[in-house]
Amino acid sequence: MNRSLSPSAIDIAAPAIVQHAGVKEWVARIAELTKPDRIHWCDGSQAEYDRLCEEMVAAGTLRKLNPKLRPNSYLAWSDPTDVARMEDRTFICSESKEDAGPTNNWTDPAEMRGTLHTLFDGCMRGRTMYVVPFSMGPLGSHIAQIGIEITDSPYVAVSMKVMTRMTSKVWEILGKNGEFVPCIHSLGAPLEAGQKDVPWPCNKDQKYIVHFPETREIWSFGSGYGGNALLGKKCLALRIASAMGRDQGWLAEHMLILGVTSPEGKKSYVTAAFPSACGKTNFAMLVPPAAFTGWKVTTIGDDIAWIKPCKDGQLYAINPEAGFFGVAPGTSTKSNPNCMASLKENVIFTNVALTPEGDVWWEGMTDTPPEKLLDWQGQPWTPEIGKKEGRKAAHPNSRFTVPASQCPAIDPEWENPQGVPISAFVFGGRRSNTMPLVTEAFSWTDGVYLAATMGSETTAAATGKVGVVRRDPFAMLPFCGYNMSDYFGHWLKLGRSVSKRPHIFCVNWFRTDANGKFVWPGFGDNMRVLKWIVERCEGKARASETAIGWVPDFADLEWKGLEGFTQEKFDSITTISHDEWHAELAAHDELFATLKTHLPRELSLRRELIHLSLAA
Ligand code: O2Y
Ligand code: MN
Repeated sequence: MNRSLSPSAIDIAAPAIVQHAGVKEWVARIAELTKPDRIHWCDGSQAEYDRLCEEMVAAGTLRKLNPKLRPNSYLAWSDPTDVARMEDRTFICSESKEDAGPTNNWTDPAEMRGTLHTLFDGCMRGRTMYVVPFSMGPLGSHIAQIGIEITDSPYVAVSMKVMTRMTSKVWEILGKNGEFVPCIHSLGAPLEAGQKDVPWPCNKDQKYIVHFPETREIWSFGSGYGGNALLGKKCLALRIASAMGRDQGWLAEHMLILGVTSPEGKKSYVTAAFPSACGKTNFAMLVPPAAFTGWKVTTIGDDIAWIKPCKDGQLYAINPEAGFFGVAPGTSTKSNPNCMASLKENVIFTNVALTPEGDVWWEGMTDTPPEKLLDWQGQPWTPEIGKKEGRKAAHPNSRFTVPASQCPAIDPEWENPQGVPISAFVFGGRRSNTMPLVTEAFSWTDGVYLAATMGSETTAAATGKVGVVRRDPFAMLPFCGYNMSDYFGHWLKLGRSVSKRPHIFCVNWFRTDANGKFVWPGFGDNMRVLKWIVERCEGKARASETAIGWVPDFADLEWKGLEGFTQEKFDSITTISHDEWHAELAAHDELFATLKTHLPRELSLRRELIHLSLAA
């Protein structure tokens, strides 16, 4: 094959439905730079998805799972060096360093453009360039945004069909001059003439995930995995969208959205932000305990919420995504039956283990592992080998990619283009002490303080030390596309602009006893806290005042069906220890010292007030 193809030698003609001169010019420009062998304009159809998957099976990127056990499903094993989002290779290239703030990696945009130009020059040689039109949010919703991802990865193209609304209808919405977010992705693995491809091409040496917030552009190089490559998710829906939200008066948040229906038929919507490893997907799909007759929880989204003020003075939220890209390990019919039911068919699994019958397995899926497996790197694995070598069958960050519509608990309003009205914002972290089971902030400002200072203990799945509290304001540390202190200011300002503000709560499911064991049962029993939360929003539930906010007494929660959870146990996970809180406030001080430029004064004042209340 001729490797010196120039763009004039390949067919760059857009389908007739593409009427947008800016899109055509941009695609031609990127093709000229990246020099692919061919261009495919994706239409998002099932036939296209099936064909690309078949091609990837032939190329060794995907394995088709046993259709009798897991119909229309596939398994990918990535390169062992390309298994997760890479925060240290993620850049916010705003014009000024101060706009990126102290929590983001910043590089001068002109310098970064130079670097990217060199990296992308010829990076798609020997490959197909896919042009993926997608909508984040229901098509035509006033809260939705259009993106176009150019990628040389068919795995990314099919994953984008699951995770976004990828369809030719996007061209109609864009018309001749509609706005879109240009997203450029390359594996950074050009193929020379005669070079055999590998199952998971990527660039082992160079990885860049780059955002230009002012021009709303995303450039990603070198990785084919998850958040690094499916650019609609963390890059567009959080980093770029958070900057859009700052400029346009709305919020792009790292939050699940769920609906709660009471036995009387009253429906409330709640969003919740948790850092990774806090059971976010499980909470989004919670099944209430059997004793909660008539209560129902429904899922709108498991990861991201876009939230806009409306004329009626309320905040309305949509889930900008169309699928779930969830962590597999730990997911089971016990921990998350709705999720397991969602995974029956039409799933792309990545980095889980393969059973001899052609199905998948991961740690925690069943109590007893299968007798033999191929692990996520294709190596024979048995429980004995796993124990002896300390080797997991599935990678800790292994994933499923599945349409949200397959979730049995999907909310009937999940595609409502107007969004759903939010009653409560919940923030949570993994804390073995200090943070009580649940607290309601006294006010919007106090709630912003609780969210801004939230922290979570690191787990084995995260890199670095285990059990160290990492401050993760609003669970947005890796995802805020601008200065974190300005982001706090934006929340405070937005709160002032709405008349029916949601209540703000903080939860902690992870307090431990003297033996290091979790005291709170978690999972479905989190419904006990959720019920109190929605009833507080309705002015129905009682609470007591503490230095940090309102908390329930033992008698204020519903205990039906949870025999043996005594007042003593409750006290052990709700006490606010003055010693622990003085240490906590010192940690807030440290955080605020890092964020001091632009830090809203209200937050330092609130810190002082908590300090005084604790002393009183
Ligand atoms: O490692 C990745 O690329 C995925 S990270 C991710 C995926 C789904 C939902 N949330 C996250 C996250 O890191 O918050
Ligand atoms: Mn997430």
